Amino acid sequence: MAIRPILVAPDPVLKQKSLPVEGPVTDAHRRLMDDMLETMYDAPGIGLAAIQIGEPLRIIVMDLAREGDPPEPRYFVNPEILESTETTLPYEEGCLSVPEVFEEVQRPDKVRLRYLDYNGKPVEEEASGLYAVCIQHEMDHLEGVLFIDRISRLKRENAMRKLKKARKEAAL
Ligand code: GNR
Ligand code: NI
Repeated sequence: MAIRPILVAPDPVLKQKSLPVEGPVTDAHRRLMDDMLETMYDAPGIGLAAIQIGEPLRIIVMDLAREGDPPEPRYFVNPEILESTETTLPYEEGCLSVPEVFEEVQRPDKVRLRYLDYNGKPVEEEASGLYAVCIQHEMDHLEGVLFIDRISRLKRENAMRKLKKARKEAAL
């Protein structure tokens, strides 16, 4: 297992669309998922898409367990949203690729999803609450979309200014 560097906006790689895993889920995919989980725990974050470590594959890891509770790693290969509610809820989101920016985003409050798990087994389930927020945030990454693309232009421009300033200071 290895902790890998997390890409930060405006890195153009984060705008790439990720490709489906073709064929079975292999040990190489599981090694990538292991690295992603370790990278996510180290950050720390509650979810991570493969593109955030530069791998343009439709793979996501997540752990929504509270601090102090036993870990609950979740793995998603080729996730698809089958159905979303019309009703939306706001949630203050952050992103490891958009450090120090937190803004409210409106998303459907419940989604039905299908994916392959760590062992390549197909799963279908419903997500609500933080699970629904996080899976939709992560699936946006697979399309090259960041949560700041879903906020007002003024807020996004402020966020980008903050990111560029932080990057400039880090480079000094
Ligand atoms: O760690 C994360 N926290 C978070 C909080 C609210 C909504 C979404 C997230 S996902 C984020 C990790 C991340 O950037 N995943 O892509
Ligand atoms: Ni993110």
